[in-house]
Amino acid sequence: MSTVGIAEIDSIKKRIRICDYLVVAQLFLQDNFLLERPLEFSDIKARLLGHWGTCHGINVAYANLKTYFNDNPDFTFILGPGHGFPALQANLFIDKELEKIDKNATLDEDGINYLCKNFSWPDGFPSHASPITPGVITEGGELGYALANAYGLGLGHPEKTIAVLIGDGELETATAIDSLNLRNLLTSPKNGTIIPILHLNGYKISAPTIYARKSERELNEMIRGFGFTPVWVDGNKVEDFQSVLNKNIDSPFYIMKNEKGLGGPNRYHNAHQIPLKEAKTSDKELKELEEWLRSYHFEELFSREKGFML
Ligand SMILES: Cc1ncc(C[n+]2csc(CCOP(=O)(O)OP(=O)(O)O)c2C)c(N)n1
Repeated sequence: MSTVGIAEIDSIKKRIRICDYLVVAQLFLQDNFLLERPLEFSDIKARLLGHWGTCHGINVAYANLKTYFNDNPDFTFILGPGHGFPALQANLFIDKELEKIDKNATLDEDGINYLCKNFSWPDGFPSHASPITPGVITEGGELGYALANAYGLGLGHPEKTIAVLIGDGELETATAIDSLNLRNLLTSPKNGTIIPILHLNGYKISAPTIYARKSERELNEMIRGFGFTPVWVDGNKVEDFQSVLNKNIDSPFYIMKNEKGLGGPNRYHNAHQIPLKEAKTSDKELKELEEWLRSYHFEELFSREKGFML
């Protein structure tokens, strides 16, 4: 909706760092959430269950879209890969959406502790997006419906703009790929505007995705064949993301190219689920986890006195 300045670019970058940190803290920590002392084994959850790989890209897309569409009350974000729940949850927390339905999720130290400890925890939050998440109507474990849901939400609502993040693995499902035909069927002044964003992070669990192995030209032609205009976005460059959002493009289909698990430990490059699975028992992995968490410099982004510094 607007051209963003240097201050907003800086704030988007900070928001991504905050949400990345909160993702890692949710996945691993049951104590010492602000890292005020060196990590100990007792700080680590006994059962590490969740997904890291997709989360950074979700945080990048969310932060960029949120800033761009900030003044548009009719904007909706739909997330395809519901296993990226810790990223969605971090963003809903920062936006105080979670607090609206859960009074414990306050935007302060207590809220951070509550958010992180209760992720993937008995009687706490689940590991995937689910109907207890604000704005979520389906269980997020089954891939494929995001784009169809977006077109459904836009039916009869021309005022709505709906961005939908689709995993490149998800786009291999029959449901998702066939939903691209909805552009031809449902593009009308009577319906909302749908903005698909392909999260091209290259992998689905332990294998490369088909779309990541296609050449840029092949992928462009496939997307054009469905009537969209392919627009490539470098997932590492906020400036690039904001600049393409500002371009006036007919039926854009963004391809956000990203490295899966970016920011995580190098030797678990492209990890889908939890890297450092032995962090509760291995000194080496505990140390690596601490380095990973400290790499976000959360102390520059949150303090007890000032709260979140965005
Ligand atoms: C219909 C369906 N088939 C298979 C799975 C198992 N599954 C869970 S995550 C995943 C990989 C998803 O890859 P992608 O959509 O690219 O997401 P990302 O790599 O960003 O995690 C698969 C195949 C599923 N959840 N749903």
